[in-house]
Amino acid sequence: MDDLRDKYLTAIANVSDEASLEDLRVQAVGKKGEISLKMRELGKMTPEERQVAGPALNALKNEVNSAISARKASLADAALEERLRTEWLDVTLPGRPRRRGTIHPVSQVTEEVTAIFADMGFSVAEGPQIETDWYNFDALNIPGHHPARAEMDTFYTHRKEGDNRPPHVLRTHTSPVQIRHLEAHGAPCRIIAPGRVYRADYDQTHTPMFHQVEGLAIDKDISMANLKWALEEFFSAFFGGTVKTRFRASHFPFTEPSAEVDIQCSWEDGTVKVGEGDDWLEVLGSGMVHPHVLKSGGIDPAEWQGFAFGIGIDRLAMLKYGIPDLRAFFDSDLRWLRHYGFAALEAPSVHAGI
Ligand code: 2NM
Repeated sequence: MDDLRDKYLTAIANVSDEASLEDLRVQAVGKKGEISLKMRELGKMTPEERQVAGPALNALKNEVNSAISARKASLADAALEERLRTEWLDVTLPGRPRRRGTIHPVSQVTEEVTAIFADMGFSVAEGPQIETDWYNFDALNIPGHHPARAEMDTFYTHRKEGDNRPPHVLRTHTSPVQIRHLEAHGAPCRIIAPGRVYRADYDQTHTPMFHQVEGLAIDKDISMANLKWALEEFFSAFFGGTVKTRFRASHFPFTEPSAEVDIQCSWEDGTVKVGEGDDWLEVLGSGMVHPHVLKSGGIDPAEWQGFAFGIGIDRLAMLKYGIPDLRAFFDSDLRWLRHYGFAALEAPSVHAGI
């Protein structure tokens, strides 16, 4: 009995992991363990022998069991200590820097333009980029023979063989959005329609997809004077300072009269500065909405009139932020995007005073 006690208490003390301790437990007090087998032998003993060996074996079993529990607890403590020693981390270390994306100049300028016109009471209207030829052309008083409808300027979709309906087009301006808005909401109306437009053109200054914002104000007594005020207000807020404008008579199918608008600028070392100098830069087309166009939108031209204008967002971005090459706008070059992009959460930079 003493040999058994010594054997197991020593082995338990020397065991170094929980799995070996469990093996020892099975070996000593498991169903077929050495001590358990000894207890089974009690049956073959005389009552006198049993009276001595029974309690002694029970005591031994209890002693071994408590030694195993105690060792198990101390092994668990040691394991925890070891984890605490090796798995620590320094929560005071600064985070690892992560590259963040930037806001594309087109998105930034769209936000700026929207903020300025919002201050003047204009809301944003949106519509499909794939249009019927009616919304893109006929509704805007652009006749079938007009050069703007020619195959070379407009991207047409394909109809199925034998389907002779006119094909849809990729919108060549955002004016269709304004016709749809008039149809849905009627007059009076103050909206801008920013978005992607498409023309089959690609060179230094043209990309087949570009961005435009068009404005529309319809009411009982809107005039060219209101147009001039709104545009000067816009350019001054967008570029800062006071930006003079020059209206030149022009022609568009959807406006009558029509005007092209130049803004004051100067040229220095091949770069333009807006809002100073004696030169002029053409940036915008505009006019009083043609009665035919009002009718297309379900508006009675005897009762309502208004102005409309269209301006290129990409070119506005190039002018304001000194970006030289239009084509780079759509190359998705990460170096370009990091250089010309804006930090997220940066407020649109527009100039106070309106
Ligand atoms: C321009 C120039 C002149 C224009 C017209 C309309 C509509 F839908 F109301 F008829 N929206 N925008 C317009 C007028 C656009 O872009 C150079």
